[in-house]
Amino acid sequence: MPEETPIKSGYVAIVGRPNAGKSTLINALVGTKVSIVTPVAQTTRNRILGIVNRPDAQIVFMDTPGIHRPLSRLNEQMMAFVRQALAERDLVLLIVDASERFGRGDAFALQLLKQYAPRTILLLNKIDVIAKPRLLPLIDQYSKLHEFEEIIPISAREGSGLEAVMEAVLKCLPEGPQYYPVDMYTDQPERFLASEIIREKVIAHTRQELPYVTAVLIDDFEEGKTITNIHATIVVERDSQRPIIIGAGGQQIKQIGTEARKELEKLFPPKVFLELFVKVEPHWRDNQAVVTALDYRSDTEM
Ligand SMILES: Nc1nc2c(ncn2[C@@H]2O[C@H](COP(=O)(O)OP(=O)(O)OP(=O)(O)O)[C@@H](O)[C@H]2O)c(=O)[nH]1
Ligand SMILES: [Mg+2]
Repeated sequence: MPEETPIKSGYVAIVGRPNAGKSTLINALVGTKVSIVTPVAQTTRNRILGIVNRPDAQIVFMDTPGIHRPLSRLNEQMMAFVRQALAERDLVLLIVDASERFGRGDAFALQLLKQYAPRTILLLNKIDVIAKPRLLPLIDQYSKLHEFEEIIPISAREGSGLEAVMEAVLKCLPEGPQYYPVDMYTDQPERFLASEIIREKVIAHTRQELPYVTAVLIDDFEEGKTITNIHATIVVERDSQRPIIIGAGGQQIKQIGTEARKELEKLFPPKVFLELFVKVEPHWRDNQAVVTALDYRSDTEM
C-alpha cells in the first residue's frame, strides 16, 4: 500500500468498574495477552496499551484499572491512570458486567465519564452467563442515562460480539497518523510484562487470603541467548502474609514459580530461570516510592 493512503487511527480507552472484563476484552481485541486477567477485582493497576494494526487502521486500545473510590496511594495512582486515559482518548469503550445489577458503582463510573464527555460505545459484557430477556431492560436503562454511540452486547471471554465492536470503533475513529511501528502490539517493557505474569499467578493462588496486597518487583532481568534469568520479589504487607505465599514446605511459591516460568518461557524462549523472593513491606500501598516503581513509565527503580 502506498504510504500516502490514509488510515484511521486513534486511542480507545477501555474503562469500567473493577472485574467488568476490560483486560479480557483488550486481549481478545489484540489477539495476544497484553494484560493479566484474574477473578479478583482491581487486578489491573496501570494504563496498558494494546495495539491493533491493520492495513486500513491502527487502533491503540488502553486497558485501565477499574473505576473505584481510591483509599490508598496505590488506588489514587490507579484512578489517575483512568483519568489520563479518559483525557487522552479519541473514543471510549465503557464496559459493564451485564450479569450484575446496576448499582452505585455504575452511577459513579457514568458520572466520571460525563466529566470528560467523550464519544462512548457501551459494551454489555458477560452475556454468556445471563438470560437473554435481561438484556433489553438494561439497554433501555443505560440509553436513558447517557447518549452512547452504540450499545453492543458481548462476551469478551467467548469472543462474541467483537466484530461488531471493531466495526463500531472504526466507524468512530478519525483519519490519522500511524502512532506506533506496525509490528508493535504493546508498550510494556519486558521487565514489566514479566512482573505482571508473576503477579497473575500469585493472585490465582492466594486470592482468598490476599486479594489486593501483593506487588511484584523485578530485581534482576538478564536476557541471554539460551536462558533468561529473572529474579523477582513478591512484596506483601504483613509478616503473617509471608507464609501464605510460601505455603507448607514451600509448595505454594514453588507452584507459583513453575506456572509463571512456563508462561514466561513463551515470551522469552527457549528457557527461563526464575527465582522468587518474598519481602514484607508494611503499608507499601501508601509508600510513594513503591507505588511509583510500579508505574512502568516512570524512571524510578526500586
Ligand atoms: N462469564 C464471563 N466472564 C468473563 C467475561 N469477560 C471476563 N470475564 C471474567 O471476569 C473476571 C474479570 O476479568 P478481567 O478481564 O480481569 O476484568 P477487568 O475489568 O480487567 O478487572 P480489573 O482489572 O480488576 O478492573 C475474570 O474471571 C474473567 O475471566 C465474559 O465475557 N464472560
Ligand atoms: Mg484488568
